[in-house]
Amino acid sequence: RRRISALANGRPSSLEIFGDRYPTDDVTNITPAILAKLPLRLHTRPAHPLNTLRTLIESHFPEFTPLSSLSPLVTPFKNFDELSFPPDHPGRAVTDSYYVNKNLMLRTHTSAHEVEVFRRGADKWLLTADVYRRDEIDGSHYPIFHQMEGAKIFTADAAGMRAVEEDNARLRALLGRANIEIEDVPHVSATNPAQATHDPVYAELVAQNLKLSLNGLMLTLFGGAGASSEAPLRVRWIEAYFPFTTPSFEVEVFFRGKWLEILGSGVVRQATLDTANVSNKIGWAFGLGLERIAMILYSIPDIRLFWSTDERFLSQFTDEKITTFQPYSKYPSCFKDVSFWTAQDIALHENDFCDVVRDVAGDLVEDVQKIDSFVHPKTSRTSLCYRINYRSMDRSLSNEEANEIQAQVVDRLRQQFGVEIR
Ligand code: FA5
Ligand code: MG
Repeated sequence: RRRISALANGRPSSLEIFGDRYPTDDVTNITPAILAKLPLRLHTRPAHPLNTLRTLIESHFPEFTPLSSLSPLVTPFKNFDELSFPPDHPGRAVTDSYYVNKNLMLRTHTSAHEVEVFRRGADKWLLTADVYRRDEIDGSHYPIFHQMEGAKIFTADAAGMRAVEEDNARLRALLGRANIEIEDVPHVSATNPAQATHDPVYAELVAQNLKLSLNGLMLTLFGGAGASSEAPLRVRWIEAYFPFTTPSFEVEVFFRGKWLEILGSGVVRQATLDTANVSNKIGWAFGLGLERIAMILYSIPDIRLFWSTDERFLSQFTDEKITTFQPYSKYPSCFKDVSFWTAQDIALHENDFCDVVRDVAGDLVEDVQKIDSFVHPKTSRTSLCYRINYRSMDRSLSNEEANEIQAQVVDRLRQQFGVEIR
């Protein structure tokens, strides 16, 4: 099946990004809606919740070098290959990631900068940035979100490991007095192994340092707001898999009755450190989602709100303080369905559909759901029906306006993907 990208029809021959022009090709799929948001950098806006959260985490790790101004444009080599992603990893697909062209993409995670930051010689650092992923549309998914990467590396010798042990003792003493309950997993196990090139004792100590460091951070972030005086903060460690770390872990926090995934982490693969010319080091890294944490701590109900320019949103926040968001009135929803036959020769991924809707409707789209899908038994054509929920966060949207947007969505689906409306 031939696959055309979201911009294939009427795609410009080049894209201008941060004042430079880049040629497009048949994998180009960055939409104007995404391009418009590249310069916004919410994590550096005064009083914005994402900025406050960034500075709060930076103050928790005062000895770490903070970085927050790296360009989102990276090569696929840097985003994937340098981090040991296999050639067939699904994250590379044009349906999942945004490409300027074959050789340039928008970073999908802050880990994309690990090699360059380690290469600069930083051994304790925090890097905050906007990251980009093609995804579904609902209250907790947005094609741009913000991650913070943290890392700490030590000299891989006896002296370095004494430094780790001292640091572990210091961190353990801090946690010893805290009201926190930790569900742990082994630092290293058969299913979550240490690296062949690592002394297993070193790997254990480093993994322990990672866990102690992040348990302390969870306490700073959630210890006050979530846990009552008797109930301890509950943190749970889970075995995970990332191509660029082993052993690897995810951290979940029990908050208002639910377990929430906060971050991914692990012992950095030696290949990453070798590429960065710091082969004599061993260490850990983590990557956390700022929106996830901010939505919990500020009680922000919809991820689109972070992008709001409405004073009723922005005026509620001040620097250095986490406060509870007071929702202003919720305006009515406007549901519109679209049913169509897909073209025989043009694949239409759900993420393509969502990008068309986002591009036309901007933040007026709240939710998209596939409500029907079937293959005609005789013609083998596929029929799809999507229900789009249009709702403004700032004002009442008229039915005429929603119809107008819906008509544009339908037009774009016809033109770009050759669908036949039913
Ligand atoms: C990563 O992105 C890894 N780079 C994390 C990492 C770094 C692992 C260093 C090991 C060492 P993941 O895709 O799970 O992993 O995302 C990490 C965090 O980002 C998640 O735990 C979550 O908090 C946040 N996140 C992921 N996807 C979304 C999304 N669509 N919307 C909002 N937040 C998200
Ligand atoms: Mg994950």
